Amino acid sequence: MPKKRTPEESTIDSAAQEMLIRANDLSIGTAFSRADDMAPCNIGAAGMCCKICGMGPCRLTKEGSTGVCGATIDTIQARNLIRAIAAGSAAHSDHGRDMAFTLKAVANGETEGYYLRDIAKLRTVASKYDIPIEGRSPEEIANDLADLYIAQFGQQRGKVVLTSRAPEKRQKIWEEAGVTPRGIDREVVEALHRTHIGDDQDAEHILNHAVRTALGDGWGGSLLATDISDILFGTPAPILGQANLGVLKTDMVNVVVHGHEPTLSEMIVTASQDPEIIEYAKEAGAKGVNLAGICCTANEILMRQGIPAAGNFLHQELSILTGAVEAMVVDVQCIMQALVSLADNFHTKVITTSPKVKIKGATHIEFNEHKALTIAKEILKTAIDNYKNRGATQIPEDREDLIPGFSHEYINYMLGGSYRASFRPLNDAIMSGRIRGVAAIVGCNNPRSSQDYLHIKVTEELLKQDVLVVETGCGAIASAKKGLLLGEAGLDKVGPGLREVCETIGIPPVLHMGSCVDNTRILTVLTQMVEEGGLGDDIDQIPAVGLAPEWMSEKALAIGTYCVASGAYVIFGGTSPISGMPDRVSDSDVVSKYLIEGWEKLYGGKLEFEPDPDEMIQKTLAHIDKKRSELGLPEYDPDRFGKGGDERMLKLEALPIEERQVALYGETD
Ligand code: XCC
Ligand code: SF4
Repeated sequence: MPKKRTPEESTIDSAAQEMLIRANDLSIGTAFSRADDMAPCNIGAAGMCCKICGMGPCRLTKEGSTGVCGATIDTIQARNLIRAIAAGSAAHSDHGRDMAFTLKAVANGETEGYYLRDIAKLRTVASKYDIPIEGRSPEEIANDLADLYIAQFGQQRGKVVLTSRAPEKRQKIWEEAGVTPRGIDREVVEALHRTHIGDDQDAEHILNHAVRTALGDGWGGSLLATDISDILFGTPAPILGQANLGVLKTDMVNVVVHGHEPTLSEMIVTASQDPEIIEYAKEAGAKGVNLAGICCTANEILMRQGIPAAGNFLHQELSILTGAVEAMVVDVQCIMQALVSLADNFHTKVITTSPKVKIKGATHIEFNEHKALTIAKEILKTAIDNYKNRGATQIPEDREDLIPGFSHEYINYMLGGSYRASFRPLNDAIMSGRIRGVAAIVGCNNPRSSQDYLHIKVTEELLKQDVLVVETGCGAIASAKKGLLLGEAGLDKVGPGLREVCETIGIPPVLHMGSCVDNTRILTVLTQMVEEGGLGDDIDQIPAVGLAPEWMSEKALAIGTYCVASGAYVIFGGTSPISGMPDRVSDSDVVSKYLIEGWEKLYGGKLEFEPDPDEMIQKTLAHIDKKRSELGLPEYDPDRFGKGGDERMLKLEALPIEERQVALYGETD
C-alpha cells in the first residue's frame, strides 16, 4: 500500500492544510493524494526509458545494455532531456509569439482594449536594434519592433537579434561553441529532428544543441515576451499585494485566473472594473467581482495591478475546494486536467480561453485580441450568472501582504534614484561583502515533496547568510505566502549586512521579479551588474547561483539550461531526470558529468540535481565564496557589518570616492 501523507506532511502552508482536510472530508482527490497513490516510474524518472520509435519502448536497466537500435543509456538520457528542453522552450516562446502578434495588432489599431502603455520602454527596446525612434509615433515604432520580433521565430540563418543584449564576452563564447541560436523555432525543430530514431547519437553533441535551443528561449522568445508585456501593460514597479486563499471573498463573485499570458488576464482586470460589470454583479446579489490569480498569471497581474494571488501551482485545485469560486478562467500551461472533475463537486465553472487549449468538460469561450474587452466581459458575466449556484463555502483566513514588482528597470532606479539610476550600490554592497552574493530561487511546486518546504527552507537559510534573493514564478508566491516579500516582516530573519542594505534602500530581502518568462529580467540584471563594473566582465564571474528547489515543468529545464549557458551555476531540487541506475559510478554517468564539468568548461556555468536542501545551501554558499575569491573580493565575514559595520560605513561614506574604494577593496590598478 502506498503511504498516505498527512496534510502537515503534504504542505507547509496552513491554508493548503485546511483545504486538504476538507478534501479528505468530502472524499475528493487532489494532486497531493494522487501523488501518494501513484509511485513515480523509477525507470522513466531516471531517464532510462526510450520510446521514440516502434521497436521500443526500450528500458535500459542493466549496466551496459542498449536499446533495440543499439542506443546507449547516455544517448537516451540526452535525447529525453533535450526533448523536455525543446518543449519548455516552445511553450515559453510560443507565448512570446502571441505577445508579438498582439503588439503588431495594437500598433495597427486592430485590437479592442489594449494600448501602448510604456512608451519609454518601447523606445529603449527599439533603439537597441537601431529602429529609428526620433520623430515617429509610438505606433510606427511598435509596428517595426513587432515585425522584427515576429521575424525571430521563423528566421533561418544569422542570429536571434536579442542575443546581442548579452555581455559581449558571453556572445563570443556562444559563437565559439556554435550555440548562438539562429531562429527560435528552428532550434526547437532541429532538437526534434536530431532525436528522431537514427539521428544524433553522441550525448555531448545532443546536449550542445539543447543549449542552443534554450538560448533561443532565454535570449529570444522569453525575453521578447517580457519586453512586450511591459510595453503593453506597463513595466512593473513596487505595489502592495496579497497572497493566499484568504484573498477569496464570501460576498463577491470570485473569479480565479490561471495560466500565463497577460493578454487575457489584463483584459479581465479591466473588464472587472467596468461599471456595467459591477452593476451586473450587484444585480446578482454580490458586492462586485473579486479577481485572484494562480501561477504565473497571478504574478503578471499581481506585479502590475496589485491583483491578489490565490496561490501557486498546487493551489489551483485548493482554490476550487473552497466552494467560493464562480469561475476559474485558464489560458495556457500548468493547468491540471483534474480541475474539471474537481469542479463537478462544486458550482465552479472551468473556462478555457486559448485556441490552443481545450479540456474535455470545460466551458470554452475563445479569446482573441480583436474583441478582447467584449470577450472578457462575456467571461465575467458567465461567472456572475453562476453566483446564485454557490453552495457552502470554506475560505481559509490565511492571507499575507507583499510588495512585488521589482523589474530590472525599477531595481536600477531604486538603487540610484531618477537622476543617477545605476547598479553601483548593489555592486558595491557585494564587493564590500555586505551582500555575500545573489541567489535566484525560482520554479514550481511539486507534490512529490512537501509544498513550499524546500523553497522556503533554502530561501530563509540563504537570507541569514547575507545572500540577496530574487524570485519569480511559483517560488515567488511561496515566499509571498510566508511573508518574505515584505520589508519589515522579513528583516529579522536576514543577515546583518544584507539587512543594512535592505533598510537603507527600503526593499524586502526577497525581490519578486515576475513570472517564469520574466526570468529574463534576472539575465538583464546580471548583464547590467557586469556592465556596471567591479564584478568581472561576464556573468559567470558574479557571485550568483540559480535554484529551482521544487521544479516539475519542462519550462524549468529550459530556464535552467539557458541560465547555465549564460554563465550561472544552477541547482535543481527533487529528482534528477538523468540519474540513471542507482548504483552507477559517477565516471560512467556521462550525461550528469557533462552537464557539470563539460558545460562549466564551455560556459562557466553548470547544471546539477541535488535533492537535499542542506546540500543545496552549502553548494550555493561555496560557489558564491569561490567567485568572490576569484574576483579578489574580501572574504565574507558575518560579523563585519551590522552595528559595528554601520559606524565604519558612515565614516567610509564621508570619504571621496577614490579613497573609499581603496579603503573598501584595497589598491587596484
Ligand atoms: Fe508552472 Fe509559471 Fe512552474 Fe509555476 S513555476 S508551476 S512552470 S506556473 Ni514557472
Ligand atoms: Fe528503442 Fe532505439 Fe527505438 Fe529508442 S530509438 S525505442 S532505444 S529502438
